[in-house]
Amino acid sequence: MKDSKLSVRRLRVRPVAVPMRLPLQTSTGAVSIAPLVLLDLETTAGITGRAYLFAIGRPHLKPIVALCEAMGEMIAGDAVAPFEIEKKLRQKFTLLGVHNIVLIAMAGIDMAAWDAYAQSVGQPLVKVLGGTPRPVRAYNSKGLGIMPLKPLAKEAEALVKEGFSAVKLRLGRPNAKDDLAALRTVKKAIGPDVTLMCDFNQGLTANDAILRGRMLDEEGGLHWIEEPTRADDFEGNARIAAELATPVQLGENFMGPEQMARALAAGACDYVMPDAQRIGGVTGWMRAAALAQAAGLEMSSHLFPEISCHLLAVTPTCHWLEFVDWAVPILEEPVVIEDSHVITPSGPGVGLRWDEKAVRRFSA
Ligand code: SMN
Ligand code: MG
Repeated sequence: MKDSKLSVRRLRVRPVAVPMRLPLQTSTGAVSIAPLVLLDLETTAGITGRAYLFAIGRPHLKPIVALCEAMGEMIAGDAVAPFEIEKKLRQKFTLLGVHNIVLIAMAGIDMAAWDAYAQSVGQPLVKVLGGTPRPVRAYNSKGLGIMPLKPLAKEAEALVKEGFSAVKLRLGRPNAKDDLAALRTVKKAIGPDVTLMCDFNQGLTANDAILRGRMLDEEGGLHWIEEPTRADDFEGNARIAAELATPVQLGENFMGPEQMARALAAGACDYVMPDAQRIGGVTGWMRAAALAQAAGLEMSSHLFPEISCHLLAVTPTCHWLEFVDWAVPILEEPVVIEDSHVITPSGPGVGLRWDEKAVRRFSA
């Protein structure tokens, strides 16, 4: 078999701090640079599998890098078989707890391993997963943070002009009436034909979310209300979802498919949008996609457009891809957008290649 000698030689781990063209202010924190951890899974066959992780904040780079390096040592010499690697790492970390940054580091290794495997068989990831490369509908999720109304309107117009039929507005200002003013400003700027999502980034209490949600229901025009309250308060979110007409969207903070299963059992949301690095990489995503299909819920992605297009193309209840350009400055070939769709690359693997000059420049 072509890939029979594909085993892990070493894992190279590099932190970078990539400048963002549009910094983002959410109701619960700001993101002004993209702190990324680049993973190069070097194999004995000479193929290198690649993935990146998003550390959210610069101070989180160090512990994530350290965890990835420790895991890289644990799997040196092992076959590039993502399922087996996941089983081994889960076992090694059981007593510490397979949560948060442990899970994130594992997801990075999983994504890099799937990339190496797909490259070894000369196929794009989507094909290895049983699908076929196709355009995936995307919304432009850059910008539209908590900001004054004038620049907000300008930004909304510009984001649509980049070639998108949908955008996402961050809400959660201290006063509800200011959220309403922001919503009206953006609706006016983008017109009735552009789909508009909103995201509270967990900023409200469940009771406030019901009050503010009723106001948004009455105003109309929102495709979903994302993370209205604490992401792990499934009962609170279930109360909100039951009260509101606008669908409630959750998922970027699902820590593995196991937590997503608990959210679905609690009726916490109407839609789901797992994040590749928190749901467990490709392996975790496929399990999550099965849960969404069984529950009959539409599934979108969170960040990571480069790998999410492959994953959504094999997701039975595929809904929307979240597009951001945060990794673009360090990529040789960023994903292509056509008519508000991300074109799933058809070359071998995921299609990630680092611009080494840029990686050196943004080294952190
Ligand atoms: C988000 C998440 C993480 C960093 C910035 C913004 C936001 C989203 O919740 O859904 O895009
Ligand atoms: Mg969000």
